[in-house]
Amino acid sequence: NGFNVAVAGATGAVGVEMVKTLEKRNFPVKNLKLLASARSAGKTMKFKGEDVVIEEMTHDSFKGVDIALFSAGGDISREYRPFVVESGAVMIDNSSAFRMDDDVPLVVPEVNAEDIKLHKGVIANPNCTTAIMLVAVAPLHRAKGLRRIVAATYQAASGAGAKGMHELIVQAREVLDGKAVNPVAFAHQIAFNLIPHIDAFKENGYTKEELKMLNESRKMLHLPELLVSCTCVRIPVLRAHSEALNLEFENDITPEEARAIIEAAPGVQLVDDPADKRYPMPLDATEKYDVLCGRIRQDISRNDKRGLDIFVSGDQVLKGAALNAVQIAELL
Ligand code: A2P
Ligand code: 11C
Repeated sequence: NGFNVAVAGATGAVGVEMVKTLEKRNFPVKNLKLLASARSAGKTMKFKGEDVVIEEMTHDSFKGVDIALFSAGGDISREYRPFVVESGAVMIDNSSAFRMDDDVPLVVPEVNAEDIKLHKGVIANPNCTTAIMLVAVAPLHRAKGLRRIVAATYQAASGAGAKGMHELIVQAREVLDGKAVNPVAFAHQIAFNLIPHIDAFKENGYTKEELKMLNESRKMLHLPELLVSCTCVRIPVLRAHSEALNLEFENDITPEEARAIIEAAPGVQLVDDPADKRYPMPLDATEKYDVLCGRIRQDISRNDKRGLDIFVSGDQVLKGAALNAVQIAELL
């Protein structure tokens, strides 16, 4: 009994965690197919103590597959979509290729699980920064009616995949050894620096990453009028994204109310005791399923109680990608 599951991009930063998460959460896997490029074919990865041989992904790889978890980049997702759907498998896609398509639900189970029912063969995972934000913001929205978000993000090297993490480690050593650095995964040196540039710039001066925060949040919260302005920044942290969020609501909300809402919400943990130096940090969020939320305070720039400032950290590879994809598979 169980499902035939394929992981496309199994050797990548997210793919490896998808396989681990399927195992850790005891997903009912009948047969697991690990797919990657020809470079990886023939190598093995462990699943439940067994060696599974990695296969080169081809258009025929999905015959008999029930659920295909994709994290091999948007171009590959676009190329393979028709073959996956034709084979009868449901594609859960981590790329940005189909997120804004009307026939593709964009789902974080804690935010909009019910949207999954509308799928026509493809369900999309949101951008990791959006997913981490909305796990904390959606319960506040349900209670008080969200109107506007102003955000600054602190995004880990893992957002650029295994190569991003590798570049940070190698560069940190090179800088300490006084050697020249050679940025490839990022536009500039990332070690001992930060870069306010994630994904490509658009004509209005925002990056695509920043516009994903706007467009994906509107879609998932079913709030076409939601206002979001955002600056996305890459920082020299290996894993787990953090975000400073200024939130405006329709109704008054006090920090005490917000803390009670966050404490009761699924997928998010309240870490908010500044007197005891407790607040969300990427090292503490790393390898955790839950997003951490703290620094909750009333926005003092306003003369009402409709503004709140909060800080969140979440494991970008887990809640922002692999875990969320497996949770969608569980819902299916
Ligand atoms: P491979 O390791 O064989 O190159 P990351 O996001 O960490 O960079 O990982 C990207 C993932 O996508 C890897 O598993 C990579 O496999 C896979 N991939 C890249 N190109 C292809 C391709 N043409 N066909 C199948 N998988 C691919
Ligand atoms: C980053 N958030 O940190 C990006 C990675 O739309 O899936 C994921 C991009 C996306 O670089």
